[in-house]
Amino acid sequence: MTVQIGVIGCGMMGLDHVRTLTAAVSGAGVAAVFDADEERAARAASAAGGARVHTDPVELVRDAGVDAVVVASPDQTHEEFAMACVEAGKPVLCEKPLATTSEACWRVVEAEMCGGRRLVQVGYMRRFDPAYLEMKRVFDSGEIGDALMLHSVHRNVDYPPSLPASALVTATGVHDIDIARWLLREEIVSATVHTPRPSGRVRPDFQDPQFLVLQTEGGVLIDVEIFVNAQYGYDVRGELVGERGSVSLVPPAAVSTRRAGMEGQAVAPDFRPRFQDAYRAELQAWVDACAVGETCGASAWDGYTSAAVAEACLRSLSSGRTAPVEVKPRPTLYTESAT
Ligand code: ISE
Repeated sequence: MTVQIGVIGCGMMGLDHVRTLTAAVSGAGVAAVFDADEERAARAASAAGGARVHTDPVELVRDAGVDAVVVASPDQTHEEFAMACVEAGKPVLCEKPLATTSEACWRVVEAEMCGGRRLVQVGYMRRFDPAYLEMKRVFDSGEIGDALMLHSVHRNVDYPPSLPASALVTATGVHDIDIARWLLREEIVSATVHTPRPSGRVRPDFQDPQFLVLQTEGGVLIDVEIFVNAQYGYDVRGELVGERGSVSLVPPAAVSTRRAGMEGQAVAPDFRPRFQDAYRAELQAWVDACAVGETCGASAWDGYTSAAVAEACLRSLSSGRTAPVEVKPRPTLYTESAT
């Protein structure tokens, strides 16, 4: 069976998903696309080898020839389109964040509960990255003992000036929040945000870098450096420290070059090449799950919880104090978080 997919939002990430679905995912076809910018929609339709172009995103969701939907439109539209998919009973892979506030994420959770089944997967692609999967395998095997600390570094070359200052946490740091919950299988209960001297490249209201210290229910400390104007490359690092050892991500590189008295590996320019394998695996797993009526990856509950932790970070950033994470009890629909 070929799962016919509709893609809403054909900017950088949406177009990348169209290309990956078309060229590197089996059992999938891109049947329809939508973008507010018609030229971008036309480019994506041709990258898919000739998909239908919709001028209304909700029509795309209702299109009888669309089995499942990828939402890669701007963050503030995610809730509306994820809800439209849930209401239409169609599986949706929604880019992170699921919505811009935890309250809005909760509305998606409620819509799913109302329908009695899970249809939403949130695009936390790190869960499919071979290096993070290996880190989880080592930790789960017990080799390094119980977790004590998790160190995370998340650097971007630069940041779209259109994004609000809060996006540092709500759109970027949420990856580190989600991967910490997934790796440790523990909920985060509090957040403290420290603010180093800001980079001279950013506007005055924009605190970059930020240093988050998160604590889990079991007492594990997680530190996350977010620095989105690091200039030199896209750099994600992680080390999980256990009682008997530690496991670290090794920066992916095919070769190391020596010249002019130096040795080095290239650093990816952005998240697409760095997480290329993860995006492909995420899409393949989602398509495979859609084909048999199942879900995998991060759920709407995970989307809600990471948004709630991000909000605690924002409260700490403005108060200068530790902020508790406020979450509702986990509904039974989500007692088993997939993948
Ligand atoms: C960006 O907002 C993303 O969406 C990417 O997934 C992430 O890897 C990147 O660091 C973020 O800034």
